[in-house]
Amino acid sequence: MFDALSDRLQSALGDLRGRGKLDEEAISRAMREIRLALLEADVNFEVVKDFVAQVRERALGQEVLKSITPGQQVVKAVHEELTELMGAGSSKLVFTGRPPTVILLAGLQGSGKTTAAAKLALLLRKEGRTPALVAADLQRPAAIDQLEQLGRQIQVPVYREDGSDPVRVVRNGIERLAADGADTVILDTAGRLHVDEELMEELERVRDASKPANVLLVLDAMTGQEAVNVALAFQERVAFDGVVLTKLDGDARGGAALSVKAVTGRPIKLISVGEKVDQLEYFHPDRMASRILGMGDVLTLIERAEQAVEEDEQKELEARMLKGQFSFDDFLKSYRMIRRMGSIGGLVKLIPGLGKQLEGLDDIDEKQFARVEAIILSMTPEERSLPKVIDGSRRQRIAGGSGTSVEEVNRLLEGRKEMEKLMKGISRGKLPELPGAPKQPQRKATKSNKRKKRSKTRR
Ligand SMILES: Nc1nc2c(ncn2[C@@H]2O[C@H](COP(=O)(O)OP(=O)(O)OP(=O)(O)O)[C@@H](O)[C@H]2O)c(=O)[nH]1
Ligand SMILES: [Mg+2]
Repeated sequence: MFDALSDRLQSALGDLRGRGKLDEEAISRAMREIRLALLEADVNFEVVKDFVAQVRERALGQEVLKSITPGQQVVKAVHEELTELMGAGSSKLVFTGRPPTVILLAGLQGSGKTTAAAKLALLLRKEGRTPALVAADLQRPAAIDQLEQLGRQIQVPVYREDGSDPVRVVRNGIERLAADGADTVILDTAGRLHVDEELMEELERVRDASKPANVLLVLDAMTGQEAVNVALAFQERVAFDGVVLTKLDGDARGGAALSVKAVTGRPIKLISVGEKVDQLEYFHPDRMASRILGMGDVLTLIERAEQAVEEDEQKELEARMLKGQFSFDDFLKSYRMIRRMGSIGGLVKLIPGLGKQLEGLDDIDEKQFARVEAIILSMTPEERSLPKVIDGSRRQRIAGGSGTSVEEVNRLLEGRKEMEKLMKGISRGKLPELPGAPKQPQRKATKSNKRKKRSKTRR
């Protein structure tokens, strides 16, 4: 998904990422690269212009945070701007108080309406709803059979009726399916090769007859900017509430996903990422931005760090660690800090590549934390500030005093060392190496290599 764009953006930002300081020129160069990357991905020209201006403003205007480098801060700005571009708003569907909720799918021929209808039915059923389908595409005789077959496959009822008036079919279908217990009725409509008067008229009539709570426009992501033009043409006649973007598994360049919200004002609500019936997902702009930037969930980590760590507390710790001091008092403090951010296991999992290394930390729970605390509190002030004086006999004494074992004390001593390394890295803005993150030029991976690596970090 968006491989080329992803590569381009990542290399544009890779140069900045490691830098401790950012000058005007480095930022300008990165902005130029970002601009080119987006244009090549077929993103609307006006959208690109605004985007770059916004990122620059955001990057320069940001408060300097201690926990990340200026370079990472630009990455963060790009991420935030990408998220906003794709629609910071909600992607939720509207469900009416009085069933059935009607969802109308419209779109050009081959955009993926019929398959999306079935996929959506399956998705909604998994959420506990009782969906049903109406075959309202009477243009192609095979269309009805296609929907019926999909309905059988996912065990969702399909209403069909012979004839040539889709309005009739839709009216009868909704009434009948609702009477049979459906709370959500999805309408599959006819497509045309191009946006034309006939199609729009039919859609208007179907819409007026069915009063859908959601009109979703199905767009083929592979068609890039053309998809956005189609969206604009539809919008003039049949106002839609959101977009279903299909075929994102192909080599879509990303233009549609990145422009459609900005150009039409309507959000992408669902994305289809394959031909199988379970390959429809709700769209999350922030996650998509992360995927495009190849960042895993490190952003979540940075955000949590921002929320949880009070500046001066962190500064004080940082100053001590930079001096190579990391006492057990500091250990206790940072331990408590990390706990405020969430469970250690959960936190570790957010750092790509680190989870495996620190697997043991995964199940630290309240009880274990109390034991760790007891061990540290059993140390003398000297031992806490100068851990290396803790020899064998002291270990035994500490174990006895805290009601733990020498092994546990040993483990904690080791843990402190590990923690020191980890905290030092984080405090200097050196987040652990990210798989799939922008690569340093000297470590250029081969194309296939890259792909392998990236696909591992994607979800
Ligand atoms: N790879 C891939 N193929 C898809 C996706 N969505 C749909 N397709 C394929 O695209 C083709 C057209 O899909 P349909 O659902 O029949 O499209 P439609 O909009 O109903 O087409 P008409 O009924 O002719 O207007 C089918 O072969 C689908 O399997 C997707 O997300 N990924
Ligand atoms: Mg169809």
